[in-house]
Amino acid sequence: MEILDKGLISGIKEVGELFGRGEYFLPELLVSGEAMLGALELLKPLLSKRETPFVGKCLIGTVQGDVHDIGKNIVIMMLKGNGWEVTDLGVDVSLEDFCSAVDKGDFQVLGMSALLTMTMSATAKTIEALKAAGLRDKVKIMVGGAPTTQEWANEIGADAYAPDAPTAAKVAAALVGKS
Ligand code: B1M
Repeated sequence: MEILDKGLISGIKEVGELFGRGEYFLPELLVSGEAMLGALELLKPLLSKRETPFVGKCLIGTVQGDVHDIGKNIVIMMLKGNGWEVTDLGVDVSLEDFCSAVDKGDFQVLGMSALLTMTMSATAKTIEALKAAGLRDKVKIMVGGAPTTQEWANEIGADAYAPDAPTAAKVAAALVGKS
């Protein structure tokens, strides 16, 4: 966790700020993203090591139009390390794919990650699509990602919001009454 918090996450945040200020460009963003994913592969066995008994099944994905997956992957590691069986739908997941996976699976929690202000609306649209398909009450919905907030999560009708990966594991457990 120290490597993650003090090294990797603070490093990638700095990259984001440099990109925001026009000092870094897309290639630097890409290279930094790849370096981060490579480092996470090394940490995965440590962070995903199950330390608690089975808690539940979670379906997770990055919403439509969004390819950021570093944060989602860290959330997955923390969930796995805290007793969750996780199915990852990957990035740029369409409303239809989220709905179909919820329909076919037996997940207690659906997690959606959004990193762009532009793709936050895809989270809300997915919740609407689940409602329209009569699937909304089949799962508890947890949302997160850098631009998201608790107020926004309430507004779009999610069941929970988590600002970071360790909190996501706690919040998911609380959603199924196992906190
Ligand atoms: Co992008 N990008 N990016 N990017 N990128 C941001 C997000 C941005 C803030 C950079 C900036 O301008 N300063 C900006 C978004 C602005 C906005 O909308 N507000 C941005 C932009 C503009 C873009 C493009 C549009 C650039 C372009 O093409 N011109 C483009 C969009 C592509 C698309 O998605 N359609 C783009 C592309 C990319 C790369 C592909 C190059 C790469 C991603 C690689 C990858 O993910 N595999 C990339 C990167 C690396 C970033 C930054 C630098 C880092 C993101 C990251 O991994 N953060 C980012 C700047 C920043 O965030 N400061 C930026 C570290 C990660 C650990 O944090 O993802 O927030 P985060 O996850 C946290 C929490 O949010 C939470 O837990 C995690 C761990 O604690 N969390 C959850 C996340 N998901 C959760 C789900 C939960 C609960 C908690 O429940 C389900």
